[in-house]
Parts: sequence; structure tokens; C-alpha cells
Amino acid sequence: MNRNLSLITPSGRLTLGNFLGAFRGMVASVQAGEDCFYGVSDLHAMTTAHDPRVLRDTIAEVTTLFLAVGLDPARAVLFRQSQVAAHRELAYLLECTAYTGELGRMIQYKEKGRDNPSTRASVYTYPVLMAADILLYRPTRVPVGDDQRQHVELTRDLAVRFNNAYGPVFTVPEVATPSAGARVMDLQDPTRKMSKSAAPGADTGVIRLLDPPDVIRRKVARAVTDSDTGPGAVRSSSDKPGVSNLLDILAACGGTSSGITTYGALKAAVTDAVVAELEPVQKRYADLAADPAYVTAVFAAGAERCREVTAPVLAAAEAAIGLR
Ligand code: AQP
Repeated sequence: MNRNLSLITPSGRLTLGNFLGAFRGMVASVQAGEDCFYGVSDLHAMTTAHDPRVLRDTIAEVTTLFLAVGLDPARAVLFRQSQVAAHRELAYLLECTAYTGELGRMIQYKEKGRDNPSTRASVYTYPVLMAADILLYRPTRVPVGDDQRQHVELTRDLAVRFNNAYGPVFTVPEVATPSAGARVMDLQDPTRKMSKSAAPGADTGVIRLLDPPDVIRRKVARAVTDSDTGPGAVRSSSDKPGVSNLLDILAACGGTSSGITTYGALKAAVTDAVVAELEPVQKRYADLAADPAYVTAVFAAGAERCREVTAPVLAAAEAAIGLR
């Protein structure tokens, strides 16, 4: 059985995109009885300027949301990356395997600041940490979207190079293309995906999982559509990205567009469907937030399990490279 491994970075307050595009599939895999390791990749949230207080609060919110969306800690291992030291330890061994040239070719590094001398070094090295995140758990398949494909190819290259140089330690994972999942676009700029790192205050196009119903209503009401007022205006089409996005969100949240002919009615239906979809999550969140010690205990137990699973892999890598 393949092992499912998914990480979510607490780089902002989670969005409807994270819910429909990530959590839904994670919950389904757990319910299907698959072997699941799901983590909060807090170390990856420090590659750009960050405020420690905000990071602490965001980690608390994201860990609580893992439970609030319905991930059952009795059936999936839930953990924080920073609490499993093997991630950092293996990352260093892999840095001693990686070449500067290949890291310099990473598209996200080029885009996020190769030419800025104040770019944090971790923007350059984080793909190696990501390789460690993956290789420690020996998954046979890693499903990734296009934006992460290059990083998983790097992971494969590092695993093969390490194995060839020092002995067969790592399973080399296949890169799998996930079945087309919901891709939720920004309500203000529907050519861009809805992103959690949108700055608070400049996030009218971003529905957060914990936005109250009136905030959701306001954001959806302001969503960009187009000036088409004809009888067939409410339809999906590549030249109607805003309307298509609203229709996709409506369908993903279990609503129907049948009989809807105006953008006003569409937005009302989207609001109702999203509010109804998020209501149980927000209710469970409120209950869990009242018991932070429970959430902490779940993630402590998850980290313990991860330490058991990853220790032999790290030990084998250390032995092979000459440290034991
Ligand atoms: N808009 C989206 N539609 C569908 N799925 C989405 N995901 C993110 N945004 C959408 C999925 O959520 C998971 C989060 O992965 P991540 O934390 O590594 O960050 P990301 O993919 O870069 O997501 P964000 O929200 O856009 O974060 P920032 O703003 O920090 O870059 C993944 O499974 C992703 O596919």
C-alpha cells in the first residue's frame, strides 16, 4: 500500500482552496483506510520575513483546523515538521548531496529572489528540506501539481545520487499527477489561484476557512464577474474566468446552478453553499479551540510516531554516509 504524505505550510490563514484542493482528498484517503501521514510544514513558513507571534498563532490555527476538517487522529498520523528533528537532520545530509547548480535552477528560487542579496538562504535550500520531508517516509508515489513537480524531480535525483554513492538507503518515489482536483481561483483576480499568503487586508478575493458568514457574503458579493447581462451569462467558459470560478465553487460545495440566470442570484447561491459547507468545520474549530491541550497532545503523539518511522531511515543514511 502506498503511503500518503501531505504537508500544508502555515504561511497564512487557510483558505477555501486549501479545503477543497487538499483537506477533502486527505479526509477521503483516511476514510478509505489508507496509510496517511499529514503534516504542518512549519519550517517552510520561515523562508520569507515573518513575525514569530503571527507564525505561532497561524500554527495553532492550522493544527486545530487539521482536526476541525475531520481528519481522525486515530486513523492518520498528524504532526508538525519542526517536532520531528529528523527532517532537519536528513536535510543537511541531502545538502551535502545536492549541487548548487541544480538548486539555482529551481523555478521558485528564480522567481522568489535569486537576484536579491537579502533573500533568505532558506529560499535556496528549502527544496532540499522538502526532499528530506519526502524521503524519510519512503512513499512510492508522490502526487504533486505542476508547481511542485520540479521539486519532486530534485528529490528523485538526490535519492538516486545518494543511493549510487553510498548504498541503497532511499526509496525513489514516482511523480504522480493527481486527478484534476478543485482549483479555486482568487475572487478578485480569477486568473490567479486563491492563496493563503495573500496579505491580510488585501485579501478580498480570498475566502478563509474561518471567515464568518457575513465576511464570506461580502467577499463573494464583490467577486469579479463580467459585464455580460444576456440570458446565457451564467455559464462556464474560458473567457469568463470569474463566473466559471463561482460555478466551480458552487458545484464543489454541493450547490446547483440550475435555474440561476443572474450574477446576483449566482453569488447568493455560492454564499449559501460555502457558508453551509464551512459551518460544521467552524463549529468543530470553536470546540477544539476551547481545548488547545487536546490539539497539542494529538500532534505530540503524531510526532512520536513520525520519530519511530523516520529513525531507521535517518540512521541508515547516517551510516551510509560515514557518520556511524
Ligand atoms: N486555490 C487552491 N485551489 C486548490 N487547492 C489549493 N491548494 C492551495 N491553494 C489551492 C492546495 O492546498 C495545499 C497547501 O499546500 P502548501 O501549504 O504547500 O501551499 P500552496 O500550495 O502554495 O498553497 P497556498 O494556499 O497558495 O499557499 P501560499 O500562499 O503560501 O503559496 C496543497 O495541496 C495545494 O495544492
